[in-house]
Amino acid sequence: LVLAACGGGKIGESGGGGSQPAPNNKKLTLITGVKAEPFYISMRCGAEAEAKKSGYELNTQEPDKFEASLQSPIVTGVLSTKPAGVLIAPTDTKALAAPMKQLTGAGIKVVEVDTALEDKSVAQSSISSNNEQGGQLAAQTLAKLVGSGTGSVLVLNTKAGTSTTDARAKGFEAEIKKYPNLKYVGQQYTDNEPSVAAQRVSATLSAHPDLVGVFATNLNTGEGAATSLRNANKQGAVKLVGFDASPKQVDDLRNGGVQALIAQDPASIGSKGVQQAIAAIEGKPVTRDIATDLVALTKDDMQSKSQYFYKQSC
Ligand code: T6T
Repeated sequence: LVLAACGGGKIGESGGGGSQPAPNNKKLTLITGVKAEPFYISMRCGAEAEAKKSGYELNTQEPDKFEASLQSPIVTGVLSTKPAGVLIAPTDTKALAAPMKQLTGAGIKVVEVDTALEDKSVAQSSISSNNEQGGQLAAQTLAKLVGSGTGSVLVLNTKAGTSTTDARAKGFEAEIKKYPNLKYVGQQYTDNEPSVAAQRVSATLSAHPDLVGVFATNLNTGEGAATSLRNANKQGAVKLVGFDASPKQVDDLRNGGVQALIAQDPASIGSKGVQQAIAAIEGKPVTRDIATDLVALTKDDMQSKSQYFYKQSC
């Protein structure tokens, strides 16, 4: 199943008119959520290719951890380099608002890629998967894997205040209620650390020995959950549905460590982000919200969907 991309937003003018000359400043900066992670690497690859095609220069800056306190100073630092546009994946729905407003205050066009602020007035455009729908798809996929079995189901979230994973958990929670054979035992936060995710799964196995399913809302939570289930000899017995498709997650899908993955299209998020930033810079119409594809992968159909596997390098 592929959830088709659907631009949910309004088309609006920005920068006041359609026929301004192309500006001289062709510098763009991409600020990702965390360094050296296949989701953001794939996003950067898409963004770099699109920027090159359009004659723009794209520079990427990344915090060492997915953490607002590490990302905020990067945003402030970018301010002084005066790019024409910034693509950013804000790691917190609130904490990044002030630094991002400094960018717009300096006349820099801001586009959100993947995650977003609660305040929709800061960025001119936001590109992401429909994460709530992704959570819903995860619940349907998990319910199908469990079949007529009964038991408890857990959600592993990252950090409260992450727009994407909170939306995935919300979508999952609403949908899983439709399956009376499954008892939802709630979500647990993991600080986006695989080791914490692994601990949460083993603690839940002790507290709920009838655990039949886990939904891990992103790459790190999924990788940690797979390790924990393998160590507890529960691989395959407890169905694991992950989000994202890193090389390790794809290996886990192939070798039975995880039963399904909901893959995103980070390269398109990057390329569409660049398109919107350039439109804003050049005074062309900008689309406020753009949704990119999501697709469920299982061992049986993964090879035919290999274009959704994330990259380790461009
Ligand atoms: O799932 C992606 C991204 O969509 C999310 O916002 C944060 O985590 C990832 O980068 C995967 O680690």
